[in-house]
Parts: sequence; structure tokens; C-alpha cells
Amino acid sequence: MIGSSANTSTKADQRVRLYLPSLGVRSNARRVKHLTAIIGLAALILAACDGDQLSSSTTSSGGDAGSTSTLSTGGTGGNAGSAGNAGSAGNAGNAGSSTTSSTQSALDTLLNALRADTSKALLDQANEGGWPAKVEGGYLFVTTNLSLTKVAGDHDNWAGTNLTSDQGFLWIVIQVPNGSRYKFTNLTDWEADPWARSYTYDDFGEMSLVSPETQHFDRFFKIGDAEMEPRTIRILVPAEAPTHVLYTHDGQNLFDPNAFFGGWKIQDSVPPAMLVVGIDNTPARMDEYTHVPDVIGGGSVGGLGDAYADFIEGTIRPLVAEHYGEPPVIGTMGSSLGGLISLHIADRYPGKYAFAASLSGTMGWGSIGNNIHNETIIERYAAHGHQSTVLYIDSGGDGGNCGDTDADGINDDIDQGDNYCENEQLYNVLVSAGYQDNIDLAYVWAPGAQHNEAEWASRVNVPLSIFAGL
Ligand SMILES: [Ca+2]
Ligand SMILES: [Ca+2]
Repeated sequence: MIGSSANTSTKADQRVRLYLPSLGVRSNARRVKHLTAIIGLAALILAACDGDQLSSSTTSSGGDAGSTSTLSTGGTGGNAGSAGNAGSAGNAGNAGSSTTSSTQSALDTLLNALRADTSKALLDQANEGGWPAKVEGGYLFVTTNLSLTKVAGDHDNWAGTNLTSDQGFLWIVIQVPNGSRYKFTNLTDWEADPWARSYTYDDFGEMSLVSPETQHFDRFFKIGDAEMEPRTIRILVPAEAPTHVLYTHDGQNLFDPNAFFGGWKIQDSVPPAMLVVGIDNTPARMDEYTHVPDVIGGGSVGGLGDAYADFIEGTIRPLVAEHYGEPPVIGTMGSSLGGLISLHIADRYPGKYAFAASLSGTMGWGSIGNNIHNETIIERYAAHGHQSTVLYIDSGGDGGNCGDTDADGINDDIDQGDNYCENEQLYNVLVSAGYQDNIDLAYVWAPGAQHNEAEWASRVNVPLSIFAGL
């Protein structure tokens, strides 16, 4: 099972016990019992591909208008030392003015840049100081949705303040207190700022924020490198100074309540002082999240996992450090193929990740297709032996009916087991390699749990708690 979502199913809630061997943790977890027939591998692949494209197109529309440049295009000094995230917007003016004339105001610099190349100016500022931009006299709010002629929010009790029309965009400078909420509007339609650095979710969906000091999300657009396609990076920022940072995959599905099966809603179960970096997937998800190729649907796919791990190391971790000062305890986590790549990242950078967590990980990748057997992560961990990273692995599934149907040494889920059999085999391999329950290994079986975000949301508190304790 390799998808980030399964198809919809009839559901019935019930209470089950999640048993964490040897850690002594027993917790009740809500789970969804699926009553429909087994979904074949091919259907899951299709669901995953569709899901990726859907998620990308619906959640990153704000970024699509921009150019294809990656991170900052100069003037990074504007963010240096902004370890306190809430204050980073306050450096925007410096970043802008340092790259042009020292006599030109930050506002004029930004407006001229918007007039010269609106998309580029929006993206550059979004990834440097962030929108709205701190300028002389307040914050500069900008929209390219010309039908929304007002900005409304806490600053005006949502009455709506008229924007000034310019060359293909609307703008205004107003003074607003830190933590203010806002949207663009014509008093009929309301739109969260697609370029806003900071946002949260409320009953109406996404809500834009100005320099919040409470838990919120930040985002950066079109972050890529020479080998990885640009994608959005979303960051769950805690209210207090973070001590832990968790690099997570399938970022579209982690926070947004409108994601598949309601998403993981990590904000609801995250311990305090944990920064969670959500890295969006792309249509190349199956390549990026796998350490070796496999044969799926008759074609070879996969094997860009090294490049993806290097992208996190060389691009995303520096981005986080620049804006938040990288917290000292570092981990990585994902589900399905995202779980596989989490274990690969920890293995590729030994000693750099204190924690790696996999929920329903696709541990048999490399041996799924007929007549192919590239080194699975099970075999790789067996070969590399005991390492310093604390590992969490889990699965749902029915807990039985495992077998090695093709006699390649990797157990196969004969029925719809949520990768139970592969994870059970990996657990035994890890124990043989010297990992110890309750010391540096946690293995969870959530009986009957299916392969979807609602299930992962229901038990993600377990790996998050273990990580918080490191
Ligand atoms: Ca096989
Ligand atoms: Ca096999």
C-alpha cells in the first residue's frame, strides 16, 4: 500500500485499544472501520496520483502565479537573526532597501518591484520578510484579485478598508497590531491572502494573520533545488520557542482540515515547543519518497530518495534555521511512502536525526513488482545494523495472513493489511540489529486500522509524544 489516501468507504466509529509493546503505553484511539471490499494496489496508486495532483492544485494556488525561482533572490540579510518568527516580517523593509537604493523607502521599493514584475515581487517578498510587508507606517497589503477591493479584519472590525488601484494589483498601508486577522473582500466574497506568510484555520477555512504570537502556520513558496521540483513548505509554529523540529512529508495533508479524510490535523495533537515542517509532495511523489526503483503498474518508478533527503539537508533545514533558528532535537515522520522515506532519510544521514517515525510505511518497496528485488529498507537496516536514531514504526491491518508468496525474503500482505506484514518483519529485523523496545524502538499495531489520514490522525499523538520526550 503506497497511497496517501484510500478511496472512500462506509465507516463506523468504534473504540479500540492501541497497544504499544514494552513502552507500556496503552491509549484509546478512535478508528474508522471500513466495511467495503479490499482496494487493489492499482486503485491505490491511482488514488495516490489523483490525490497528489488535487492537493497540489487546491492548496498551492497562491504560489502558481509566481516565477520558478527557488528561495531568496538576495537580501537575505534582512532575515538574519530573526530567530523569533513573529518578528521576521519586521525585517522586510531592510531586505528590500539593501538591494536597491538606500534612499528609496521600503514601500516605494516594493511598489516599484510589483509594477515591474508582479509575480516575482510577490514571490520574493513572500519568501523573505513575508506578506503583508512591514514598511514605514505599517504593513503593506497587496492583492492581485482585482474584484476584491477592500481588506477587512480585526483592524477595522471587518468593515472593509478600501485598497488603492495600481498596475495590476491593489494595495494599502495600514497599521495593525500583531496577531491581527484579515481577508480581502468586496463584502460579498471573502478570500484569505494566498501569499500571507502566516495563517490559521477557523470555521470558514483559511484565515490570514499578521505577525501572530500564538500557534499558527507559516509557509514558503516554490522551494526546490537542482533535482527537486519547487513545492510549498508549511510550518506549524508553536507559541513558545521550539525545542524540537519534525520534518514531515505529504505536507498538504498534515494541517488542512479540508484535506483527505480530514487530514492529520497535527495541530490538535502536537506537544508544545515542537516546530513541525510540512513538505508538500509533488506529482513525482512516488519517485521522491523511495530509495530504490520498483515496478508498479508495469513501469519502473522510484529511486530519487537520496536526492529528496539531500534537498531537506541542503535547502529546507537551512531555510528553517534562517527563520526560526533550528531547534536542537531533530526528527522526521511520514506515512505510507512518507514513512519509508523517513527511515531512509535517517539512514542516509546517520547521527543527524534523533527520531524517525513511520505510520503504515511501505517497507516492502523494491520488491513489490513481479521479478524485481531491489534492496528494501528492511534489508538495508539489517545490513547497516544498529544506529543512533530512535525509531517508531506502526501499521494497522488484521495482524495475520502474512506470507512470502514470491519467496524473495520479504513478507507480503496477502490481504489488505495496511503494510502489517512488512512492518512486523522490519520490527523483528530491528530487534535483531540491536534496537531495544522502550529504549530506541517503538512498534505499534493498531488492530484493523486502514490506510488513510483519519487513522493516522487518530494515533499520531503516540510518535509525537515519544519525540517530545527525546
Ligand atoms: Ca516481492
Ligand atoms: Ca515476498
